[in-house]
Amino acid sequence: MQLYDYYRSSAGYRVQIALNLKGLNYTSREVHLLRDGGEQLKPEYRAINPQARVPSLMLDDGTVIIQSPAILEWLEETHPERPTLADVLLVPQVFNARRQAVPLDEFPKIAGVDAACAGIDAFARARPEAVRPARSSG
Ligand SMILES: N[C@@H](CCC(=O)N[C@@H](CS)C(=O)NCC(=O)O)C(=O)O
Repeated sequence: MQLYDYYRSSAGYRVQIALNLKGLNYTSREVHLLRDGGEQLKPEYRAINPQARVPSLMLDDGTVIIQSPAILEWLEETHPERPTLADVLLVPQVFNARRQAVPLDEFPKIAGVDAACAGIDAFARARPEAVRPARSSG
């Protein structure tokens, strides 16, 4: 996979976060938005992304996905086993729901995501019982 991106692009930044969370290897291809009047406007890059924007994700078969929300959606659909930003937001809410004794029986998908995340070191190390200072109360 190749990510066409510029380091100051916030749209590219969110895609990089997702690629990292998914643990995927990719090659970065810089498209300098300022150099030479903007490399995104060159015919070579327009052939990849006719909208002349970054980011663009090129898959190994040459398929190109443009628009960061579409890239995030594709990553979620093709690599659902790895956590996403949605999971980062969800897990603490599930923790709160359990603490308040809110029944989750009607939400097996949510409970499943929470259980899967519990086995991931990044989540386990952040759990309140793991980070709570020894003498802290309340
Ligand atoms: N909605 C697009 C926005 C892409 C976008 O506007 N990218 C900016 C950088 S953050 C860009 O390529 N700008 C180049 C230009 O305006 O010429 C996405 O989320 O991918």
